[in-house]
Amino acid sequence: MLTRIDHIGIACHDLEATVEFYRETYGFTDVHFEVNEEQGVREAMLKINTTGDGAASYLQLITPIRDDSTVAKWLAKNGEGVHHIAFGTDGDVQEEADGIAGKGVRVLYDQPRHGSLGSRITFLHPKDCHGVLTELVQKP
Ligand code: CMX
Ligand code: CO
Repeated sequence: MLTRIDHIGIACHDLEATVEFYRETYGFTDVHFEVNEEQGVREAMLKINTTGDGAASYLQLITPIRDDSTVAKWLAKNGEGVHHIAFGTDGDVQEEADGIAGKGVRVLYDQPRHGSLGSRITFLHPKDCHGVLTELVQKP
């Protein structure tokens, strides 16, 4: 079952400056930096709520590390802004994705891939989700 909004993905040009904006403006100070080579991004996960059940929600600030990354292409076309939303599952993310695929929504990966903070992730095609690139996340 999908039980929460895990994160909102925001594409930006300058990761440090964008982290600083969120720190200065809203006081979000709990930040974790990570590089995801496979996804072609460097990212900052800003923790927004700290519920003790491990199901905190985040802003995921992402910037491309390669010209051929999907986020570089997206930034060139759209400029900075909200890139995707991610729902968290309380179960197995592949089972969740299989159930959604059965409803006619394209799942982008055959197998879950490596996501932030040790999570397993997959994506749904934005054209099958009313224009929203949608990620599914299973926390470790
Ligand atoms: N949100 C909404 N629509 C999007 C989109 C997005 N983020 N990215 C692309 N689209 C739309 C485009 O606007 C385009 O629509 P039109 O044909 O109407 O113009 C269409 O989808 C095709 O877009 P494209 O620019 O040709 O891009 P691609 O098909 O090459 O790639 C996608 C799109 C979704 C398959 C690719 O971005 C992808 O594989 N995404 C999943 C991985 C990812 O986003 N990783 C970064 C985040 C990592 C993380 O969260 O950890
Ligand atoms: Co994400």
